[in-house]
Amino acid sequence: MAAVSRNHRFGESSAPFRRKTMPLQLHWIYAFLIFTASRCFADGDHEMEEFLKREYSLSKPYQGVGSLSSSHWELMGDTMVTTEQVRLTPDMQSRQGAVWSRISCNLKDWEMQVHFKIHGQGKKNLNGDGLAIWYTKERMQKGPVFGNMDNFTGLGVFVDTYPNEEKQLERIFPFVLAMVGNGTISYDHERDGRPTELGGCNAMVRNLKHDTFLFIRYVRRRLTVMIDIDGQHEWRDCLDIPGVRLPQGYYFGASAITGDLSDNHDIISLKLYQLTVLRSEKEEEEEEEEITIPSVDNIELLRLGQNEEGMSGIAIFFTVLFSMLGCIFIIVIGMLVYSHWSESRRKRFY
Ligand SMILES: *[C@@H]1O[C@H](CO)[C@@H](O)[C@H](O)[C@H]1NC(C)=O
Ligand SMILES: *[C@@H]1O[C@H](CO)[C@@H](O)[C@H](O)[C@H]1NC(C)=O
Ligand SMILES: [Ca+2]
Repeated sequence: MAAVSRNHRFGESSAPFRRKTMPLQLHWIYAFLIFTASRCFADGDHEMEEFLKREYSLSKPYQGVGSLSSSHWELMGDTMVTTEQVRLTPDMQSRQGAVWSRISCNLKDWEMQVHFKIHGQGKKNLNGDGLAIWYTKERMQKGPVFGNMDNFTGLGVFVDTYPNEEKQLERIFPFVLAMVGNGTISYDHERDGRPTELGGCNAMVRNLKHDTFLFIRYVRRRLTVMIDIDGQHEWRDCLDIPGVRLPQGYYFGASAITGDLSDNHDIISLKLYQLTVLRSEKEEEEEEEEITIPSVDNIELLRLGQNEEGMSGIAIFFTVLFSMLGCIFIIVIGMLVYSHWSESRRKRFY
């Protein structure tokens, strides 16, 4: 990962930027991606600088939020602002709320640090439903996806606190999950978004005394989500996906919903950093074409790795290996057939 100057991180924290490693299974997929993709995704030598962008950030004392139309943020539904937090929903049934940026974001590379708090009276798995952080084309829409509309266009990162799907293989809730929508993809609430997920991780974030953070970074079309929930000022990898194509000019937002079960869903702050990234000329060229519809490269491959949880990393590796061998085999056969054909054609002409 790149070296980042973190002068602006939460003020008090000067803890080093430590990360835990990602699961083995993903390594195989990345090995494959790096092997096949024309450019290397590793960005080890790149330096990045970050600048807090106040116009896209929301922090105490939330001056004018919810009362002044000149505020950069707009509230929706049951959201209430106090001196301590922006409460998207109270710990009561059937509420939904959101806060949306009024100005679209034209930054190419950015990172959003979300300081949030989820707490309530409910015992484990008797609470719900969670909150979401958005970077979407649409804003200020009510709906079933954590309080936002379905078939959204853009990025959603969900902190899902209630397992709707009964058969939860190896999955512990609360679960953090990312999804990219293109306007026609629906979020499957009954299956906790599994069919459309890009990846995720479990995150025990409820009723904690210490602060909890979510970190979403989008650099050179690479989406990284990390969490800091153990009170140790240590970021833990949640997901890291290259080839995520998000258009510029979308809106940041946060939303939450409760149903039969509830929780307080609080946003303490949203801090948006502009990242200045040096690109090589080749990278500049590659990224020149404008993105109009959000999409993710090699999405089938990601699905292959994630949805078939019975499939081990080794199995994926061999699947990939054999498909590559299969391709080579077909190419060789093709070349043989072609040379045979041109040979016999030449014979016909002379
Ligand atoms: C959106 O994504 C789905 C699934 O990947 C795809 O079938 C559909 O064509 C896409 N729609 C657009 C408008 O790109
Ligand atoms: C979302 O898209 C799906 C599939 O394209 C469609 O069946 C559904 O009606 C859409 N939902 C909304 C709310 O537009
Ligand atoms: Ca759920």
